[in-house]
Amino acid sequence: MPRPIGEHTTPWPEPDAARYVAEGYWAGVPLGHLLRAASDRAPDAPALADAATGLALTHRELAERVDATAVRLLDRGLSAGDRIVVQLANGSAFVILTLACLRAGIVPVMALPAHRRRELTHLSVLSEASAIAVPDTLNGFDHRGLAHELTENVRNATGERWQVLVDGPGADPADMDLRTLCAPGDDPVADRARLDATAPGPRDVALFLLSGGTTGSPKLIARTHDDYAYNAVLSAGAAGVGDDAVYLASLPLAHNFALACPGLLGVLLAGGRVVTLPTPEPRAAFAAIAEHGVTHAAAVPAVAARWLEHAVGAGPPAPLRVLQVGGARIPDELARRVSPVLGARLQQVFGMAEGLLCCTRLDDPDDVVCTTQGRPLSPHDEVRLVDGDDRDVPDGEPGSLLTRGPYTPRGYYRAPEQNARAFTPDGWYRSGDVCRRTPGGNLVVEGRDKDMINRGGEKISAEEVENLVYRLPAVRQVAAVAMPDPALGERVCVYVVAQPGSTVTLDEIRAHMETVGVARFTLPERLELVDELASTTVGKIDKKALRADVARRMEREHGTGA
Ligand code: OOB
Repeated sequence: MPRPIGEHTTPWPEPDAARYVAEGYWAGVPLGHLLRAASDRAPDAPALADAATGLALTHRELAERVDATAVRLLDRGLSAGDRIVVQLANGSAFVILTLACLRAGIVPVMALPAHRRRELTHLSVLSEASAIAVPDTLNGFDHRGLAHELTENVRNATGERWQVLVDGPGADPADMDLRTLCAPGDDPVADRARLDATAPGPRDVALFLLSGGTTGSPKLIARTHDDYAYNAVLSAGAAGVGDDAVYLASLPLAHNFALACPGLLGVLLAGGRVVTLPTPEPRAAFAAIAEHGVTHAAAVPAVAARWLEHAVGAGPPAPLRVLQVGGARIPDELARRVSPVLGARLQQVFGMAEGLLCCTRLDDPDDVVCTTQGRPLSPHDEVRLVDGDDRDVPDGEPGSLLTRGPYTPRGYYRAPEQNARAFTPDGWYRSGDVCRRTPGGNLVVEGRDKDMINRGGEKISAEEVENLVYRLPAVRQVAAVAMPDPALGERVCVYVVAQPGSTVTLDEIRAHMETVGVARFTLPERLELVDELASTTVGKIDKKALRADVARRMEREHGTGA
């Protein structure tokens, strides 16, 4: 039985949906069709270059491979509405498989290459996935082995069949080999006709993005074809992406930023070309920019800082016209160096997988570009900045950002309790970001009131870290907080009160978390053993005081605390 695609999601209320259609925000066409139409407009133009393997495809070749892959997935027993956890490095297999899913109505769940047993089990079980796509090995880690280890847990939890799709030479006969799956087909005309006839509906779920970590485990964000296409097309317009754009995808493609802001989808929809690279490491990135004539790239501030450093010796990456920076607040001083040192226009992007995208515009004055995170993309985005009682704060005052709009879904997937906290009854998403609005209408992100640590753009849930540390018998109380870091912005520090007569070390905590199997970026990098944790007047742990405390301690140690 095909699974109802919109089950456990919160649709936009019909009057809003009708307005989004009437005003042309929602095209009413599934992403797979839009991508095929874009490729028909310039079939012989280059569409994809995989910098790691050298594979290069035109728009027609890419579209035909995507169709062939979609047909093979259907022929091997997957159906529209089924989910595939996609955990692949940036490269052609990621691109072809993800687009094939969109074309066939199969829903990719965008896992990160860094995820390990705990996250992957959670995502697979929550999404009731039928399959997982993994590299054979990546950076020395045996992803294929882990995918097989998951099999029993996932089958027990969901009763689903479970297939492992492997990119690389290690696929055993029971696995699907992604290289075969993504190879050219024999009959592109027949493939196309079949897929055109069975396309998903525009309001169906297109894909699941992962939430940026405020609750214990990541939540799934169901993005529809209509809303995500709008997200991508609008971002392409604001970034000046047209059919002459060459976009470097070197941040993980599973992130909303690199996938659709404008990222892979926005660039292909505009008829441009995407160059994939598995790492944003400056030497490799600069080489790819020069070789492929890259005009647009996206970076988190930590990556932008390394590119700036590299350019001082290596010179600017000449073809680059626009560098988007987002995922975390870029310090104003760093922002001011982007244009003179890299020779590219800076675009600040303040976005979230939950929807709302704010950005500076390419023709904004330098001061706006370098000191603000921009303004909403859509005329229909609604933004409120509120105080602790949800009352609007006056312009210029910091307030907690609430938002609604045509590409901001109204709830997480299958998460009624979290939805009650993260969304107001009338559908506003509580982003947890504390912002101020400038007189020109731009937003400045001043901080946050959510319990998350932003490590160079990777979001870590403090609650998840604490849950894992609490499993150690020697730990009586723990609080995970952000500590300042000059390279990454923030890293994880844990404050621990040990049981009487016991003690615990950072190594033990990290080893324990690695045994459980979590992404390495979530491991704490500093431990403060204390006798008690500061608490607020209502008896909650005072994380603000702890953040200030660790910053002070670091300043004393290295003079680098701020
Ligand atoms: C992007 O998406 P997520 O879902 O990984 O994280 C969203 C959160 C925001 O709520 C905010 O706390 C933070 O990341 N953030 C920024 C920021 N961009 C994101 N904080 C300050 N300044 C910025 N420029 O991170 C994301 C999604 C789409 C495009 C760009 C980033």
